[in-house]
Amino acid sequence: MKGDREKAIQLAREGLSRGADVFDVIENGFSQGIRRAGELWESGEYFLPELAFSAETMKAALEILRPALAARSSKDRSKGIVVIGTIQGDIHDIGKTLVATMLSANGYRVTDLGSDVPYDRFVSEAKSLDADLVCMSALLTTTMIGHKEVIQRLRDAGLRDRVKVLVGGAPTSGAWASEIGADGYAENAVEAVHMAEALLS
Ligand code: B1M
Repeated sequence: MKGDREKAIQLAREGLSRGADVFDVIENGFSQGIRRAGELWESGEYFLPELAFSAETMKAALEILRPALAARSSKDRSKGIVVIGTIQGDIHDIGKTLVATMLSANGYRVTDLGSDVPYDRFVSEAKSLDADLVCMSALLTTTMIGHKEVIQRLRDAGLRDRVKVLVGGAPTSGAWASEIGADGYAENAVEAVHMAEALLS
């Protein structure tokens, strides 16, 4: 929360060496801190650079934790082809990267397009990779509308019947997924794996 990178790295290492569940460390440890930093920013106690420090700190901790997250699941890469990214106009990538890591760790072949991904790039990558699942993240109420736009463009490209669409990110919900014609919504990275399994089985 305070952007203390060294301390965060030390805590991440300590969690691993004590044998803690790595997802628990992320969700109930680091994620709580970054969300609290967001609240402090919202209430005017933090300025944007402080929030950015906290985000960089969380990313540094995730670099330590990611190999353990990836190692805890199946090595079979045949469950399906996934294209994932954070929607155009939105640079929040921490949650999306967690979802990508968990899907990859659970046997999906994942292409992570990063953040601020143009609508048409989701479509062109889904097409060229012959994807089974397009995953879109959004953290802003102003960018989540882009999910709907991509679904329309998948339809226009004649791909909608061949590809499932999963959405997620703090402002989204199951109701949002239904409203825009997505196939599913997941609240966190573990649920995203369950949803992918349900949609592609
Ligand atoms: Co931003 N930001 N931010 N921010 N930021 C929020 C989202 C905000 C809620 C903060 C607040 O007001 N309390 C607010 C949005 C308000 C709104 O839209 N209603 C906000 C704002 C306003 C902004 C800016 C506009 C600020 C400004 O410039 N004035 C700006 C926008 C920039 C842009 O994108 N164009 C901005 C910038 C930033 C930073 C760069 C400083 C930094 C991002 C750094 C980065 O990601 N590289 C940042 C951060 C860190 C946050 C908060 C504090 C934390 C986000 C995060 O990483 N959480 C956030 C507050 C919050 O979310 N409470 C906030 C931890 C992460 C593990 O959780 O991302 O929720 P999360 O992901 C979860 C689930 O949501 C889910 O699984 C993940 C793991 O469990 N999930 C999926 C996510 N994607 C999924 C996809 C799926 C399934 C599940 O399937 C496809």
